[in-house]
Amino acid sequence: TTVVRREDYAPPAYWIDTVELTFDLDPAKTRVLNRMALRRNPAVPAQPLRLDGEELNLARVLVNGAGCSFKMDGGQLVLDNLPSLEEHGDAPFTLEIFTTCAPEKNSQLMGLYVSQGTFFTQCEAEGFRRITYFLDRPDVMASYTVTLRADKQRYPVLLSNGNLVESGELADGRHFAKWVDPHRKPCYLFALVAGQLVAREQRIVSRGGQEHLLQVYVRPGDMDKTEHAMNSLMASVAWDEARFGLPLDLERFMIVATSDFNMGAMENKGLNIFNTKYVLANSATATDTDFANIESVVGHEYFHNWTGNRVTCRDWFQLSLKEGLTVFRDQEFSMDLCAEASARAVKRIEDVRVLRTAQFPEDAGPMAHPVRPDSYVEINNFYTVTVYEKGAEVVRMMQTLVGREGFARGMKLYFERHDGQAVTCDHFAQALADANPDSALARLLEPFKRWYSQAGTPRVRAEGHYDAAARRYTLSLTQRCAPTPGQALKQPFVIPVALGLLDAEGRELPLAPEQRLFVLTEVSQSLVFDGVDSEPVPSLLRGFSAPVVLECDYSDEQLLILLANDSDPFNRWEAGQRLALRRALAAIAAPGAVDAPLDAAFIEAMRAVLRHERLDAAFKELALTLPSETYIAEQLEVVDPQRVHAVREAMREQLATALQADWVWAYEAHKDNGAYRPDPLSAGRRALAGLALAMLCLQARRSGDAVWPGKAYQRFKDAGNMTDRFNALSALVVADHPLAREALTRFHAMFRDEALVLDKWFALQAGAPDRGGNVLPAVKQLMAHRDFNPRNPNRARSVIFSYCNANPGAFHRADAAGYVFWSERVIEIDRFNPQVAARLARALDRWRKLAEPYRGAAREAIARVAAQTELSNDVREVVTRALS
Ligand code: HT7
Ligand code: ZN
Repeated sequence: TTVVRREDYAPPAYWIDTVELTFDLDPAKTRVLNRMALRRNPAVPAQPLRLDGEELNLARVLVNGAGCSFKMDGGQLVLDNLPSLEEHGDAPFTLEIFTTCAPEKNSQLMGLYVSQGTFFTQCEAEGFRRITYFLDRPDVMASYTVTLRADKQRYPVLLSNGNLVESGELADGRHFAKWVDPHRKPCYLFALVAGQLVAREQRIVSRGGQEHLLQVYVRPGDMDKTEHAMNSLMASVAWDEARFGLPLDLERFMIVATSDFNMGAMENKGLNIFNTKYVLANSATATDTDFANIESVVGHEYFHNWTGNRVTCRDWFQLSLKEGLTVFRDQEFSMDLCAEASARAVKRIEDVRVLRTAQFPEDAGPMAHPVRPDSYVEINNFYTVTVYEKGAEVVRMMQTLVGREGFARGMKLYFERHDGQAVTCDHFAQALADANPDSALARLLEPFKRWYSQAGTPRVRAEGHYDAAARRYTLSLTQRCAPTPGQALKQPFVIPVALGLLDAEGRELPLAPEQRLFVLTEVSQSLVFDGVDSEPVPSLLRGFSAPVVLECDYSDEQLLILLANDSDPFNRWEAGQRLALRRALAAIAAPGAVDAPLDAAFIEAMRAVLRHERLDAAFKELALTLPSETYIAEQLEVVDPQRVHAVREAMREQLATALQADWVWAYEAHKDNGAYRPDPLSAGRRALAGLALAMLCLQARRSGDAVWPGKAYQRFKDAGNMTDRFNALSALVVADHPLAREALTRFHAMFRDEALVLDKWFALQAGAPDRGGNVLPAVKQLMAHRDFNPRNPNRARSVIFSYCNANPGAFHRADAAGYVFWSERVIEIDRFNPQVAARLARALDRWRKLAEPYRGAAREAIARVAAQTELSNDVREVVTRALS
């Protein structure tokens, strides 16, 4: 295996100016003619041209129209007697390469592949080399002309990047389409699609008066599920113009949906390709979460058009340059679409929850890496929550340090300087600092950039001291960060701490604007507040102003004050989570069987939140949801997953029982919402009604009462939308009620032809709470179901990932059967789709934290995978790091 290092970056030895690609599309054997105009890069010593290629059959190579000699070296095509290698020979030259490939055999879904009879491509990060020999690196940008030829009946729609300039008939029932992309681009943004598709179309006029055609292409039966994606796309175009002055730079912008896709979506220039999961929705088939995800993924890919495509990455170590920034942009987009401030806060809480349950564990585990990694074996393994979500937090902190207007100024300067270029994270940070010379970011730029270079989650310890005589409150903040693989010592991070102080009645103390944001730059610093009449309660890290763990020895009373009064909704939610976590940790540590972990004070506080007159439903649902098992486990040195599961379940049951009357009220008060609209307010009401119903069914399980399961079943049958229907089904399944079987059978029959709904059906069962070890046998049965297909990533994820990655109580079995199952699946999937297998392989990242017998068994399972001789680089890198 070869390790690629950031410090080894060297500019390319050749530039490719133009590319003319001609495809004769055939599932079994597609012929590709690649005609390029190249020139030597004079800034680099003369050397042979080495082109990347993978799984290609090479037919012919011509230089300036004549045959030439070449060598193959480790998959690369090497040309070492080019005219430009002769003395003074740096004139441009043409290179023509004829290859063939077999799209129908491409099970990795990288390069050119066939999904349900339609051709698709996926080129990021290094898939273009599976289409033709090329300089497959993002800093080589070229102008593309693409001609597609195919059988007209089977492939009536032929799409590629840019503008359609010509189309027509060919002999033998074939036809062609010729596309010219007016923008230079790296090859990872190339795309083609060919098949039987229909499009929802929308013409729009941008602020500058330009006309554009927006299209959402889907299979013919899916047209009735495209309205929301189109609305999201129109909103994205409008938002990027309004907030950042960034217009759509194409006459035509296309989205195409495919049901076989390794990730969520791909931002190919003018031709975004999407997993169907992030396009198709109507009220009968998609939940509120699906609607929200579609909005943010459509936004995300569209925003890449500037942050990623117009300005791209110099090399793949800079991935967060486009991904962190674009996640930040899609988060802001979703927040700006919220009509109410409370809905913005809910979105922020949801985003932080993802960060803390997925990225914090990554940052503490064997795959920990900086936002800008220093090395990789397989770049596909670095499309991570660290690069994406932590990267977005880094951008958010920059916005906090320069202000919202300052950030917009910085973006403007970034595009003025770098439009059309392939650059690094340093260029971005520099533009933001230069546009805001008097800001804290400009003053602290070098230490701030440690967020890019140092892995690990900093811990900030806060200690308050009140001096009544002096009416002075002193807050001392101390930071530390544990070692991560390859980084033993960390230098201090620059940590913006947004804060406020509350008095004992929960009233906000007046603070000057500069007191409301403290920037921690040293290991230890103190803040002093004068004229404070009584000991305040500090509200720290408001809005989660930095991706750190905040340690503060709050008393329960202080947390209850914050939960009841904090003007910062994030910290209000956080106070409730801290109270719950404290109780979970105490019950886990207590000897003996798990017994009623919750006390009256906590239950009353939760009741007060649930019954609150002004808090909105979405916030209540978040506040009444206990920290996840994964999040709880992260707080422990040694994890007994069964104990964590038992404690959390006991807490849930206690909340279900103690608040029974309140849940009844919550359900009745929120269950009717009129005609379905996926707006945050009504989605929040549905979420709270769903939680209430789940709690009522859980309580019924204990009491033997049949009323609520009956009501849930009725609601399941009568529901007017998928959110309510699925919540009712889930309430029955989670409570393991006998009616769940009937409901599942009915649900399958209703949606047998809706692949995305069947994914939910599979996922719900594979993610159900374990009762005496019943989930693993159920998962094995699901894998034998006629609708199961491990080669379809969505389906594999819905069964295997839902069990291994999202159901710790069922997966971590004392008999190790869950781990054996995991190792078998990783090995099996790796044979046809290494990327999906490597993601599954991450399920045991945190094995070292496990108590025995889990730890030893998990290690053995990982070692069993590592012992395979025929493993992909993807999986090999993950298991090697896990064991090191
Ligand atoms: N930029 C896109 C990355 C992506 C991808 C990477 C590896 C393999 C398959 C892939 N599909 C999409 C996704 C995004 O961040 O927008
Ligand atoms: Zn992205």
